[in-house]
Amino acid sequence: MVLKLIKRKLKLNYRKKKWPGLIEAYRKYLPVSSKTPIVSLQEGNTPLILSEKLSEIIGNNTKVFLKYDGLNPTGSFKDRGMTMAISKAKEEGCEAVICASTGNTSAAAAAYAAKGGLKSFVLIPDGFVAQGKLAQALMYGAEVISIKDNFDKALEIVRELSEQFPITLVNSVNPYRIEGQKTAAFEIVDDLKFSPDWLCIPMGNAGNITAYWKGFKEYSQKNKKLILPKMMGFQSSGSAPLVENIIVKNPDTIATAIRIGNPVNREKAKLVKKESKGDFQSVTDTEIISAYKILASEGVFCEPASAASVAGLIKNKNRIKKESTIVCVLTGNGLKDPDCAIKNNDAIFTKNVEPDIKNISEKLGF
Ligand code: AN7
Repeated sequence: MVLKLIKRKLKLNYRKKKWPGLIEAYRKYLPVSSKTPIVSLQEGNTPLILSEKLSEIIGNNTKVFLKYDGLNPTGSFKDRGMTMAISKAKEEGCEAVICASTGNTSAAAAAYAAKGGLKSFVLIPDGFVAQGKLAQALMYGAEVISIKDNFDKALEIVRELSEQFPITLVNSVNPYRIEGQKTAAFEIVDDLKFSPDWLCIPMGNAGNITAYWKGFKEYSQKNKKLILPKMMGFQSSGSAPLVENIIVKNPDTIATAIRIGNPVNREKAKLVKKESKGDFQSVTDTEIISAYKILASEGVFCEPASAASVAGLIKNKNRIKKESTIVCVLTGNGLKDPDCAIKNNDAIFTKNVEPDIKNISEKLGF
């Protein structure tokens, strides 16, 4: 009886603790004041899921966790940066924002601009933005222009436009984006009560790896016992400017989110690698798809770019010390890119079947 009451009370408490969004939750670590109009869709507080399957693949009593940031309001980690960028843009009296995007930034910018009552403009590479992301930008009311070139060119153009006209740039050159995104590192430490030995993360413009590192470092100021993780950044081999230390003129990968040849945060990323004694490596599209399927086989559906973190982890299996704790960041939701999922799965899918019980039960092998 007493136990039942306690259980009921606990349950009620779960519901009572409403997550206020990441700016409210981590206000003291963020450059906001009582004057900042907070534009939030209650982003953040995403699950840290233990992957039994990946822990088993890596072996040696290693625990592999997935930071599933695809469960943010628009389905990617970009919401963390955008709640900050849009709130600050609004505070500064700006009325319109602009970004170049491989898809997720545009979805988040459009959604938060809509929530904050701002206009949004989006430049995307024609034909290389996944359907879900394009659908979002259009539905949230962005004005979308697709250009006959790649992301890098689009970014060059929006940077110039934002200098010439009264529009705020919300790509990750905007420092508020990094501020918002660093909260994912806070959440990981809050959940684990320590920081992981490795953080595996996909890299495009390298804003997110920069943000995570900033987050871990800031938390370590508060908690001196915190040992910082090695930052392991992964790119697709067809689009690996940070691994090869070059500009890739024609980046090419199935992971369109990270189809970026000239990352804007290159120097910051190099510093992260050095300070954290981490590493940057490339993974092939085949390895990305294989990781994508392993994740889905355990009920976690992420987009191909996100699976690069897991592909990278698997590639480094033999370097991992026993009893390590590893976090792989799953940056975006699998539903963002349904075409990729439909083309790359091992499911049995029989089409145009007559609706006949006998026929269907035979097909199912009964
Ligand atoms: C799912 O949306 O650059 O290294 O324009 O969508 O911080 O650039 C997306 C990047 C990883 C890479 N995973 O992050 C854009 C864009 C997903 C992404 C990245 C992106 P950064």
